[in-house]
Amino acid sequence: MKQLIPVLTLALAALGAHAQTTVKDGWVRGTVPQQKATGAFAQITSAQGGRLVSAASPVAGVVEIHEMRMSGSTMQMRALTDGLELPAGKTVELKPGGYHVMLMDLKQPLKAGDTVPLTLVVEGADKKRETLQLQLPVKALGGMPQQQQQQQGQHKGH
Ligand SMILES: [Cu+2]
Repeated sequence: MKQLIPVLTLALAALGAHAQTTVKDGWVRGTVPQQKATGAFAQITSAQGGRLVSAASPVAGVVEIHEMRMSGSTMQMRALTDGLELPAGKTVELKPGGYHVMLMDLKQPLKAGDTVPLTLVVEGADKKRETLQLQLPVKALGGMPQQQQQQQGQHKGH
């Protein structure tokens, strides 16, 4: 029985390391064939405050943190090269038309019902980096009509 103790200690340490930042309601927008980019969205809360500094996913060659906003009458998207600020205890929402994690150079189409692994790196106010490993469901939203028809057959409680 004694041999179990180090394993348990490690597991608790891992939980502790992940407690600073929580992510919920994450999802990825589904794509149509030939589409090379899409967005990932979630609600991120950093207990002590920090900055989302990078993201990565095996489904995409390039992953960036983006902001979308109106500039005059046009919607503009830009990469947040310094990362996305996460004020302490405040939920920051990544959503269509706002902040998002941009998945580019996609290696395959993403269908509703797929799961996309996404790694987020958050740098705390103390400069410590926290890595969050997420598994996000793919949702087909705002797709083409034929895509929506396909989706009805496999619609799962969203
Ligand atoms: Cu973008």
